Amino acid sequence: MPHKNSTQPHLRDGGEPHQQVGSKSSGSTEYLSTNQGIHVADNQNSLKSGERGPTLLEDFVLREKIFHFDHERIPERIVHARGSGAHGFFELYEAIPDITTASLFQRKGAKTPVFVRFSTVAGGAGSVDTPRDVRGFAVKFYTQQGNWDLVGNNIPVFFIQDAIKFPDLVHAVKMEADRGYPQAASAHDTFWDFASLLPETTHMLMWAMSDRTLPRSLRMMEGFGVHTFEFLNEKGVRTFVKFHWRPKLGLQSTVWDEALKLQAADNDYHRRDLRESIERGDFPEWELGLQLFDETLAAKLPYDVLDATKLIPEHVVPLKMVGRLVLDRNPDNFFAETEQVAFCPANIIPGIGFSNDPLLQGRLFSYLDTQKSRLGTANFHQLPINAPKCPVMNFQRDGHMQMMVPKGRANYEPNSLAENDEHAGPRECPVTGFVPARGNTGASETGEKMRTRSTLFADHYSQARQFWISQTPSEQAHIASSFVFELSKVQIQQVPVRMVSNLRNVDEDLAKRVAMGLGIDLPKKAVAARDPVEVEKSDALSIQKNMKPSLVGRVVGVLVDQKSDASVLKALRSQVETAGGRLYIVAPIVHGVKLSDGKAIKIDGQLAGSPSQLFDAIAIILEEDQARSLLHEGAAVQWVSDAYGHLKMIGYDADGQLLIAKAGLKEEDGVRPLGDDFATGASKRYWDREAMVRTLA
Ligand code: HDE
Repeated sequence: MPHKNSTQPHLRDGGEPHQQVGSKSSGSTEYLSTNQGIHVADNQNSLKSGERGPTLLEDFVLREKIFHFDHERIPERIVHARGSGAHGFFELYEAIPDITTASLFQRKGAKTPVFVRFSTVAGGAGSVDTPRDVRGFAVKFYTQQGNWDLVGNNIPVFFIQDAIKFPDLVHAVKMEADRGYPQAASAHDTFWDFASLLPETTHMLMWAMSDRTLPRSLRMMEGFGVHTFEFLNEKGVRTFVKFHWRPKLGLQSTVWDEALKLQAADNDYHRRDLRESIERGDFPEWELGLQLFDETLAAKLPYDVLDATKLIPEHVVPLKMVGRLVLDRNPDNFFAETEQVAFCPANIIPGIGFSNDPLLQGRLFSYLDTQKSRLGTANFHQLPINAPKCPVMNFQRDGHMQMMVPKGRANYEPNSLAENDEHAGPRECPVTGFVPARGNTGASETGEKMRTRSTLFADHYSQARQFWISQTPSEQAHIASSFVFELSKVQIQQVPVRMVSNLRNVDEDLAKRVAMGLGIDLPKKAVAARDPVEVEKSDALSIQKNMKPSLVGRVVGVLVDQKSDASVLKALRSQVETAGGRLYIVAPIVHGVKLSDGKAIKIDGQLAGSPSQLFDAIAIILEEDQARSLLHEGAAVQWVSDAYGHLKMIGYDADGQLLIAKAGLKEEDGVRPLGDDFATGASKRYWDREAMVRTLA
């Protein structure tokens, strides 16, 4: 007998209103339908001629289903393909109407809805979350005046100064053209060949080789608008502005070995962390800081504020904190929202303006263009995630996938249709409309046509040096070691040499350490296009100086097994939760574990699948027999030794100590019997320990 579908045919009342696919109206059952609204009687079997016969071409149910499936993928983003998004709001806590007319900055307490997408840059959409890479930090503000997109990164500077170099940069960093690898990694020939030939990349390379590119969580990284933008007030007076996002949880990164192992433990480490923290109600939060300055200050600086390879140190222009960004709602559908969201730096609103940064100017063209090829239609702005939340009215018409049904004949302007009592359509408005900064406010443009850069752009090393001298010794060692790691993967002989000769302009000690790590002679110093200037340290550039010793938003992994001491676990839980952290219980098996009190405990993860790199600190609570049997379990021993190697707090009870000994560890700072001070100890990393576990450059 052929298989019969159990769904009974449902006869529809002719007057029944049309329902959206997947919608549920109260009291009625949902029925599968085709995209034309025809109910599907059998979703298990295609239409055949006889029980064992060929499938019939007339089976429109099958053909439509397969046709739609065949086209489910759209071209991924050429860069920033892998991303994770969330909805939320921006809340203003200090109005700045004297500086900008932009609606979201007018009233203290005003809330503006946002959608944010974080991303890695180099890898494809299916790559992992934790490669060494810059992170995108793109915010779409749905303001009352239209959408404003602040499309930034987690690093305040960029690799190149002029948009014309962007395709070269991206070709060089993505997988190599002939072989199609490596995926999501800058550690290969073509990237370093390009970077070493272009000294303007040096400053960003310092950031890229630092732990900034290994964030612990998307919730623990900063964001930057990178370019200089403009604010315009009612009088048309402009103020330059740089945008900064500061994470409420403080900055935190992983160490390289940990990031590598995270790729094995969880490809979706950041995406999962973002989604689950929002689900739990631990809403990720950032403060918006502004660096505001004028033409006079810009003219005094030893670098050009239009150069995206430079930042303005915070001791020169401190941040003015004006509001907070809170992400409090997960997308309902990854594709419809996170994938289809289309950011465009050209989306600005009255009160905000572009500067002449030549990188920004190139971006103003690129993003609109890319959305058309990615989303396939000039009407991509009508997708729900991209549609402004204020009225949109104009005479643009038609195009692929037009969703609007405009009424009447008015599709041109001017028109006099109103005189005929016909709908005349919208009109321009010089009062509320977008007006760019004008010459009388310092924004006039004249000049010969030329392909050139302003002279200060040629200083490629001063700020790279400033970054280097602002780091802690441990951070410096990480930077030098990542140069060594990445350049060691390069097969073209002249490239590491050329890179080290550039680094001599940043710092002689750094260059020596990298040369020594690579086993090459220190090459001649590269000739700088412009002599570097003296720079001061800036603490804002260091992660370690800006970490918050805290367990808030952090996770403690606890290894338990049958008969583990329930009271020790209870005390630990209360201590960690009081400090704002969470426990994640790990055991060799996930069902049927009972603690010393005979009660079953819910296990969050099996030992083999929950390595300690997933946690910020670990604790071991074991009964003696179970502890002894785990001494022969590689995953348990590695759980401890990796936590040690990743500079984390390790706490243990009397029998858990057996595992500590097996891992070759003894009591020391950060490796201690469980006690009242565990939560405090777990709120930080043990940088001094690193010299014991690995050789750094
Ligand atoms: Fe992008 N960039 N970019 N970029 N970028 C894209 O737009 C481009 C640059 C950034 O989550 C693309 O929708 C050019 C700087 C983010 O959807 C594309 C230049 C900064 C995202 C594009 C730059 C960024 C993108 C690819 C040099 C930091 C992801 C798909 C002139 C301030 C946004 C897309 C998201 C995405 C072009 C340089 C950040 C191709 C031509 C500098 C966060 O249009």
